[in-house]
Amino acid sequence: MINYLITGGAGFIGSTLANHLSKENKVIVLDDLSMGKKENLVVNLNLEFIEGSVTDKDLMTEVLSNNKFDYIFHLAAIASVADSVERPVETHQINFESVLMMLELIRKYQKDLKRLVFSSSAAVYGDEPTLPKHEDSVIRPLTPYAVDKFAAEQYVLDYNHLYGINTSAVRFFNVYGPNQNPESPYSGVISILVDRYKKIQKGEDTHFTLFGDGSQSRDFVFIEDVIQALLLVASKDEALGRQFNVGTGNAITLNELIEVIDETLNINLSVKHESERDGDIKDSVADISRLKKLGYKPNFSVQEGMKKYLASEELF
Ligand code: UD2
Repeated sequence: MINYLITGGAGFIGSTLANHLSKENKVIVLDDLSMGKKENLVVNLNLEFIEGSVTDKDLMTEVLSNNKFDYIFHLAAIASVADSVERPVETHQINFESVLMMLELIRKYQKDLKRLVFSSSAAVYGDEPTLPKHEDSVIRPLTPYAVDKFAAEQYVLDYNHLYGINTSAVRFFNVYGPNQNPESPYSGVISILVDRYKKIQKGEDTHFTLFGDGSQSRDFVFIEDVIQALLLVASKDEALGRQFNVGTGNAITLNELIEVIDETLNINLSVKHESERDGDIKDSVADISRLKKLGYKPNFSVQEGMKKYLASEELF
């Protein structure tokens, strides 16, 4: 059996990956349950859950010295840009310090590791307006979150160049799908939208707050395509020491997105406009040619992904 460690493995992306991999492999999930939920994980004899933080040095030392992993996916993070602006020191511990600590533990204890895949973000490109974003595009991290993701990503890749540790990184664009937690105001916009449509279907009086005029656009990528990307990046030699955009290559505006869901569900969502969020990026779309060279083919347009997501939530 192949051994996997997934940090942040009870979160949205991590739990989907853990549930997929634990069908045939041994998976250890480590999560502090700050955003993730144990219920996201399908109970399975191959899956072991450890509650704890990636910042806990004793725990991380124990986990990495007592197991022999083939693959590690480091998905634990505070994924909120706004939170990093509020609490730069705390988020830095989690989004950066824990990564460096883990790299050192891997150097010491995980000599046979086939791959560490680190989750970076499209946030590293910042507001430089050239589109689409290629991995070699200008980097302009504007928030503690983006600075930490970029620095951690560079360390991860440097550990490949300097010490021969097998590492790769992915830069997620806007990932959506089942089990994304809608409870924080900084949750992914699609999870918030789905939550509102659910409430409307239940007969509750609710609305969606749209920050700005709705003409901002995003490259929304469905979770199943993200899993495809993670598995490719982890398994291909050509991915060693490199970072990869994970998106679809297409963008849609929020207004168009709401129209798509309205039509699918035959609901007219009530939208209230507020001024745009500080630091909000106007448009974002990935150039995915580097990932495509590994064999990646996104299977879900946002229309198709939304249909599958809404169906899984029994909305239609
Ligand atoms: C995404 C990532 C973030 C970072 C960033 C990089 C998520 C959840 N966040 O932030 O971690 O990587 O990309 O650029 O994927 N909006 C509303 N109403 C709401 C919530 C959001 O109008 O209730 C707007 C928001 O102002 C923005 C758009 O929807 O214009 C997308 O927001 P988001 O938080 O889903 O994602 P984003 O692109 O800000």
